[in-house]
Amino acid sequence: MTNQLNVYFNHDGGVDDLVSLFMLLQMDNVNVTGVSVIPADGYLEPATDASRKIIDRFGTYPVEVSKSNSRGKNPFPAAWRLHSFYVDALPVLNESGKMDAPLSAVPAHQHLIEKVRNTEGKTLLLFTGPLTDLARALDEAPDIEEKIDKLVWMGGTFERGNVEEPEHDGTAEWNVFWDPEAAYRVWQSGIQIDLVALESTNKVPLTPAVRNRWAAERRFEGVDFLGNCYAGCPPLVYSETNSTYYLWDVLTTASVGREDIVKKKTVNCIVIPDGPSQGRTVEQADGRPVQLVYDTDPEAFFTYMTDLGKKAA
Ligand code: AGV
Ligand code: CA
Repeated sequence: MTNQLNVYFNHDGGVDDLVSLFMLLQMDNVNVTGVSVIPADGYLEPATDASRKIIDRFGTYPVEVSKSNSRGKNPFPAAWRLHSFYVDALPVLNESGKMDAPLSAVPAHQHLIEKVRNTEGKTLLLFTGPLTDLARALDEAPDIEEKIDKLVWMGGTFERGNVEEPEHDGTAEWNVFWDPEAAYRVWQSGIQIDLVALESTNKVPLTPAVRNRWAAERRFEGVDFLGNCYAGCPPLVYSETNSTYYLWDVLTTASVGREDIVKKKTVNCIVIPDGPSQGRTVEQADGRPVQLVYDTDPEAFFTYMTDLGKKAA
């Protein structure tokens, strides 16, 4: 097919990570060259199995999945990570009783290297968890840099962070905080970075209204799948709490398929690798440039998302 973007997807098994995989597989303008799973905001086994089952049930071409053997510095709360078991157990993913999507014999960072090298032309990297596997891939195979179109990453913020942990000052976003050194490493590379930060994802909370929209169209199997996935997550009703769910990764993924639903601007910034602000992204004149995704049109986004859900058969 012509005009297709080659996309390699590394995610960390949260509900919105797995929904992102589902969406990516519905995009006509995207060719998924590989998927890898890092056990950050999810557990490795259920997140990997759920990925393979989503490819089997909702994909239209074969995609190989790889498990990461990376480990982070600051673990995610178990209550959040348990969501990966819930998605993996959804009946729609288990109807066939088998898993066909191939599992790679190599760990995620090597899988990424292999897929980028073996794909004709450039590959866009989509990361919706920490950057550990990319940092390791760049250390092991610096040659891949020139074959990377850009990195689109859900991570960072220049406003209030979402980490509420002892010994931290709350200025970081979780995907940076899990492995601040990995982000620091990727910042030293020459790869173009689109940073889908909390500035834009704060505009797409999970709300009862969004849920009702999916419920009303649950006759479409893909839309029913979206509603079921998010049934395990607390919505925003009165005011934000530490467990309020946003469509962080899904907005990030949508921005790959439809660039027009987000607004970007160049920001020069650094990543703080250690100490009480570890994982914080800070604007600094001599920092490296990133394309900060700072705004979105929520209505256009939710419509795009639901339309992709309707396409899935
Ligand atoms: O910081 C957002 C990242 C996204 O990649 N993750 C969830 C998304 O997959 C961590 C996270 C922050 N707050 C959370 C998170 C919450 N309340 N529940 C689950 N995960
Ligand atoms: Ca994630």
